[in-house]
Amino acid sequence: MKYNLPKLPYQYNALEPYIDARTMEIHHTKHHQTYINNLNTVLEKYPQVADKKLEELLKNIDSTPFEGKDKTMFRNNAGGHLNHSLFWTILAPKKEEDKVLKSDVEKTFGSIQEFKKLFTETATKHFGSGWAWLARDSSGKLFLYSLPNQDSPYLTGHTPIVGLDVWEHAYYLKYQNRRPEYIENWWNVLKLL
Ligand code: MN3
Repeated sequence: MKYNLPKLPYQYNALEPYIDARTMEIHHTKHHQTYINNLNTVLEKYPQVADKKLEELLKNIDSTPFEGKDKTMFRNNAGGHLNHSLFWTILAPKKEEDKVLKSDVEKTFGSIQEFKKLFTETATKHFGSGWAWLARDSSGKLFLYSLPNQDSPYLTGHTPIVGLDVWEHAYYLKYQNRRPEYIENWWNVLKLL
């Protein structure tokens, strides 16, 4: 099974001025495509997992057949593909609030404002490349944390709900080293909350 680049549900310029069109285009057609190419390359060597979902393979990474460097290649690129596939769909030029999520966030973190503050801190303070995550465990409980590189919450058995890409490629053209400004603006295009 070959993975393909999913189409964006909006134009590259749809998230302007918060995320610029050039960044979106390069991020989607170059960065995300590269994760997919590498994922397809490593999967070609392991036909025995062809019918397995990426999410399941990541959840059970230690019992997968990937050997040596292939395990890292799978972890990074399956993560890269799933993380970006989610990222594109939680963003939108217009809010489409998820009422259930909003209510769960309020119950877990006290208020949306408090959640935004904690998530922003987590994303801002994450050292180097990675993502800030809001994820659910199998019972539906919400967790907030950051993970390095393209590590997916599926690796910890969680399901990712909201992810913020804080790799420089996600913001450098417009914001250069100003990660906090990118994060602050990103809330405007997160459609769920
Ligand atoms: Mn990225």
